[in-house]
Amino acid sequence: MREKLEALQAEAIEKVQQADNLQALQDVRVAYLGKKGPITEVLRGMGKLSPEERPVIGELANKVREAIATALDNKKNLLEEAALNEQLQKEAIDVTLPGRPVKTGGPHLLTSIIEEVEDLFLGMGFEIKEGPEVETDYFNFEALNLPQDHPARDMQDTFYITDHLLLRTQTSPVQARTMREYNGDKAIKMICPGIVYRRDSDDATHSHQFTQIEGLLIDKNVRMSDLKGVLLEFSRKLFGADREIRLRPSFFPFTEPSVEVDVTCKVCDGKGCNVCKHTGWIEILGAGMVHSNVLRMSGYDPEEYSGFAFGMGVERIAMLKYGVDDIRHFYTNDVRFLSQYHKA
Ligand code: 2NL
Repeated sequence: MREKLEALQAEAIEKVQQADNLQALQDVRVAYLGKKGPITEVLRGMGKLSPEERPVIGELANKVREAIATALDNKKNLLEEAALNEQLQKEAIDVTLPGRPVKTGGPHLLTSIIEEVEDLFLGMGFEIKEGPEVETDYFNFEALNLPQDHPARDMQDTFYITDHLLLRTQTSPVQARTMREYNGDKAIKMICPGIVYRRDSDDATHSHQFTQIEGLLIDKNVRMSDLKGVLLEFSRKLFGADREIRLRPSFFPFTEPSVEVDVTCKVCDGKGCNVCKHTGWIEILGAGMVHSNVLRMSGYDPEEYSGFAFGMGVERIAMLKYGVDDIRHFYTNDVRFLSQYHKA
C-alpha cells in the first residue's frame, strides 16, 4: 500500500510538470484528487486494513494528497503568471511615441482684421453697431443723399429683392438708422462692420460680396482736422507707427467735401515699388464731412451739428497688409491659404 501511494505521488507530480496549460492541469487535478481518483479509492479502502496499519496509511495518504495539491497549486500559479505576461506583452503600448497632431481652426483673416479695427476704434471711444443685410432703398440710398434717379441705384449695380428691398451696397444704412435712433440731439461715435453686395463680375480685385467697415462721428464743432487726426491714428495703429497719410479731393454723394486717403507704402518705405505703383502711396479708404442733406434727413440740424464719415473695404486692407494678390482667396476656403494667418 505504501509503495502504491508513493508511486501515485511520483506519477501525479510528473503529470503536473508535464501539464502546459490550465485545462491540462485541471484534468490532472480531477484524475488524481477527484472523487473517483486513486487517493479517494485508497481512503475508502481503509476499512479493510488492520488497526495498526490504518493510522499509518491514513497519514501517508493525506500527505500524498497534500503534496499533489501543493504541486498543482504551484504549477497553476506559474501558468497563470505566464498567461498574464503573454497578454501584457501582446497589449504593450509605447507611451513614449509622439501623439498625432490635433488640427485646430482659427479665425478667418477677414475676421481678424475686423477685430483688430474694432479694438482700435473701441480704444478711441467708438461703439460698434450692426444692422440688416436686407435693406430698404430708403436707408441704403435715399437717406444717404442718393435720390431716386441717381446712377448708383441702377439695377445693373444693385441686387434688388423687390422694388423697395435690396441687399445693402454699403454699411452706411446702419449709420443712417443710428442717426434716426439718436433723435438728432445726441453725439454719435460709431463704426459698423459688415457684409455688403454689388452686382460686379468677380475677378482678382472685385467680388459681388465683400466686407466693409464704415465709421461715423457726429457732434458739435466737428472739423476736417478731427477726421484727419482719427485717420492718422488708425493708419499708424494698423500699418505701423512710422506711417504718414495724405488726403486727396474726391467725390461721394453722402459727404462734402469728400476725400480719398492714402498711407505711405510699407513695402518700399515711400521710395516706390510695384505695390504702390511707384507713387510711394497706397489708397486705403474714402471719407469726408457728412453732407448737410444727410444730416438733415436723419434729423440732425446742420447748423448745430457736423460730422465726418469714412468707409473702407476690409479685403483691400487685408490684401495690402499681407500681400494677398487675389480677392477670391478669401472666399474659396482653401485651408492652405487661410491657415497662414492663424496665430500659433
Ligand atoms: C469707400 C468710401 C465712404 C462714407 C463711406 C458715410 C455714411 C454716412 C454719412 C456719410 Cl451715414 N458718409 N459713409 C463716407 C465716405 C466714404 O466709403 O470707399 N468705401 C469702401
